[in-house]
Amino acid sequence: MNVMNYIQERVKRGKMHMTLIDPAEQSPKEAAELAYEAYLAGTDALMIGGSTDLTREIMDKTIMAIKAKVNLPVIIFPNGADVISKHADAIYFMSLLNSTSLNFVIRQQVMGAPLIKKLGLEPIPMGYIIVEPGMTAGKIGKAEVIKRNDIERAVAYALAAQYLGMKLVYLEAGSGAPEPVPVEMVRKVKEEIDIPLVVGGGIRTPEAARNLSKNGADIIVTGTIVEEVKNIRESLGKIIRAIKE
Ligand code: 1GP
Repeated sequence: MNVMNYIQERVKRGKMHMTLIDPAEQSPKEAAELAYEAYLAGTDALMIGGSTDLTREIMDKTIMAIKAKVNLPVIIFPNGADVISKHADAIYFMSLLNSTSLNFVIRQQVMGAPLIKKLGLEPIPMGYIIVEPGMTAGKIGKAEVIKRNDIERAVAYALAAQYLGMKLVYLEAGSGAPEPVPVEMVRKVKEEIDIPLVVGGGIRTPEAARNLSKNGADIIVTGTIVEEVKNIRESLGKIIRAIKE
């Protein structure tokens, strides 16, 4: 399966939802259960990754358990070159564009590229932009976070991503952020770019998800909600329906 084609086809026809699963948060078996519930709730793809405590072994085990249970594209959402797993369908080949550290802009990518080639993993080039508050991803990634009112800067970064040839732009408020990326920022960025826009971080309600997708987010990512709620199918289902209706 070519995952980028799948994404492009989907976003041509409507909105997408992706579920982020952090393998450091639960056992592989539990991760597979979460993935299955997210699949039943209507999610379109699974992103596997996190900011801390990840090894290739835990990535491999979690992805294998998920693939055995759920028939959805599995995309690695890497925090560095150490989490590349051959069991995934694709990997976001992402650069944290507003990091102050070359490590997250290009060095980890240089370290990982030969292995991605060797394993035959599909790389999906993505510009990753962290917006205030940025949470753990912002701190670990040494991001010069975009201020919530600095729409011009967000647009400039997103355009730079597109002009560098990236296929997706991801506006990230950080996992567990008290509020998602501002709607106005999403709207303006979407007006200026021609590639699909991914928005994640702090999206917990159907209203927030609907508002962001109506205003330009092509792909909504949620993570924390599958770890926190009791009835994933119901709670996540409401969010996904709000995006797609
Ligand atoms: C983090 O944007 C994702 O990279 C998901 O954030 O955990 O807040 O849903 P949440």
